[in-house]
Amino acid sequence: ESETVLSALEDGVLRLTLNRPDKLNAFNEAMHVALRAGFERAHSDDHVRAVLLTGAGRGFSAGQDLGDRDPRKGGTPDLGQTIETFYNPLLRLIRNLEKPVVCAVNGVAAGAGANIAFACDITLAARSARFIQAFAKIGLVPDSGGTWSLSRLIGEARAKALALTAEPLDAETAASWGLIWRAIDDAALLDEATALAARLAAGPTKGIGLTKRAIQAAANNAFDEQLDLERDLQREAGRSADYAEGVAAFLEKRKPEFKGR
Ligand code: T3D
Repeated sequence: ESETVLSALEDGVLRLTLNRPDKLNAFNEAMHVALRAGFERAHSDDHVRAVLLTGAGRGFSAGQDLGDRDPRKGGTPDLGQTIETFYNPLLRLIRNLEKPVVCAVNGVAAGAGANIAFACDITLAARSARFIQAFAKIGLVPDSGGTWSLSRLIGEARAKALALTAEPLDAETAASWGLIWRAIDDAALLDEATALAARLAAGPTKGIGLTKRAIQAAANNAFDEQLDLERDLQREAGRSADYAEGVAAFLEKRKPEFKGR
């Protein structure tokens, strides 16, 4: 099989393209390993200042490759083990990466494919894309953080209806509900997502990373704890070279040149 994830670094943006188009980019082990390697690179490589995640072909991702779960081949797989080994580490990498992750949902996103898109920081979707909590159709529970992100992003009523019925949700509705950032005309999606990721990559990476951390932490913090966290993170951001550059550029009435430090 050819490369399951295509990886390219340009203008500080690491573009990761899920690449099993014949299977609507369903996840097999090779694709998991490759995608994880991409996000690990994003963590460790200073040249990477934003990630853009998308899919090749007409789908974004159809979730787990069910061909690898054929019960007729015998045995009962331990899905707790596959979640622990493959999906959960990926979701933690995306959330813990202190750099922005833009997701361009180019087509159908089902099962884990949908929930991975919802875990990214800014998710755009082609107008023709649909999101499906496909788990209910095969007797599973939403994973990849879906029960967490759906409840938080759109509330329990909508989360339950989507998860229990597996009804497809179109991109426009997903955007109007606040599940994603924007629905974009199909032909413009990749250009818009690339421009957004490049803009973020040219930004003050340290401050952006700390902002991501603060907003995510708010889910678990009381107001007073969050104020303390903002104080601590602002102290850290205030020591960055990009902050000094941002203020200097403002005072000199010029465009800032952020270095990501
Ligand atoms: O197992 C664990 O480790 C636990 C973790 C679970 C995480 C999960 O994601 S569970 C949920 C798994 N995903 C699904 O149940 C979705 C299955 N797919 C679909 O329901 C439909 O394919 C879609 C609604 C996504 C798209 O429908 P449509 O009509 O646009 O396309 P299609 O014709 O169904 O699919 C095109 C091809 O992709 C087709 O192959 P073929 O017939 O051309 O050779 C189809 O079999 C293949 N494909 C689509 N999804 C999967 C898949 N092959 C394997 N696994 C898939 N998930």
